[in-house]
Amino acid sequence: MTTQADPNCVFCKIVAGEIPAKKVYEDDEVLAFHDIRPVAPVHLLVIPKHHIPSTKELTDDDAGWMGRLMVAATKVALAAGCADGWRTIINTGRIGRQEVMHLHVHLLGGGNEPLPIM
Ligand code: DGP
Repeated sequence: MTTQADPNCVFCKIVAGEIPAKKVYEDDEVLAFHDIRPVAPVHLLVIPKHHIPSTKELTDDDAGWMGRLMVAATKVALAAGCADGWRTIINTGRIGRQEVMHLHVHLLGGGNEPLPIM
């Protein structure tokens, strides 16, 4: 688990309050906020507060907080009104189209039709 905030990481800066974000959920370990480029009626990002670049760095030691991150994502999705379902997407690395190198879960939902595959 990487714990040091990365001074060049945009999501670490959001955690530190150095750049603004529309926050929807926060606890000791997790922050959730609106994606700046939404691709669905509800598009939220759920992130660990500590810096870890991607799922590629996960080890057995990370199972606890990573599980809690996913549980928090469910709470966030339900609180956002996505009772009929949502998509959770985690991009990893260049091939996985990951742009921001701070592990994050995309939560996509809202509307009345099933979401497109993206
Ligand atoms: P990914 O490709 O999985 O790394 O997606 C990164 C997402 O992060 C992308 O949908 C846009 C979003 N994003 C990038 N910079 C910012 C920012 O400064 N604020 C917010 N709220 N979202 C951001």
